[in-house]
Amino acid sequence: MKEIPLSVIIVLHIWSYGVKAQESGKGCQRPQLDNGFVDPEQNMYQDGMTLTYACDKGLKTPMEGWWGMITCENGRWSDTPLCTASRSCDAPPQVNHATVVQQYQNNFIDGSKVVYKCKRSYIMEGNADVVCLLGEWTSTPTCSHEALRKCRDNEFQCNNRRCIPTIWRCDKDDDCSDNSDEENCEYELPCHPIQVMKM
Ligand SMILES: [Ca+2]
Repeated sequence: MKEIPLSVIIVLHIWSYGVKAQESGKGCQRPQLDNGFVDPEQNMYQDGMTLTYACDKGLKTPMEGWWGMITCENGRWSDTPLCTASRSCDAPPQVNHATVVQQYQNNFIDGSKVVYKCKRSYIMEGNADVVCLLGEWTSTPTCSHEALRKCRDNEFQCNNRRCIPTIWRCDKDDDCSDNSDEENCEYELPCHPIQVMKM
């Protein structure tokens, strides 16, 4: 019986080692990551190994926290590590004489909505709903005291601060409830009376 050459034994040995390695799954190469760093820093990672990564300042992983985690699953990473501009918002801006209906939070995810409410005796101008869009809150409303509220361009301000449509002024009807809309009027002779519909 001829002896098996040593080189064949070595080849067989390497082959059986390779089969064993394949059974436990393929390892993963260091993933491509721009603007961030991985931990631990290696060229190859064993199957089942979890890699932690973090992003450079001002950037964020797609996960909730500041650290991202991916796992080597038989030669493939469970996710692509990514560092992008932060899309979440800080606490919504403060508005004078207003409160935010939602509970206070430090961080709001993209698309979050908060609702502002003016304090008593204050009137809101603008939209009560404010939304976090790509890291920025949409414009906030303002709350002004009802006594200081400015009337719109097409409105008349009564002495009692009420606002009425300008066309109701000098129509011989007390719309302000203090008759200020009928003061200093030069009434024309009623040749062609104009009827104004009031809602
Ligand atoms: Ca009037």
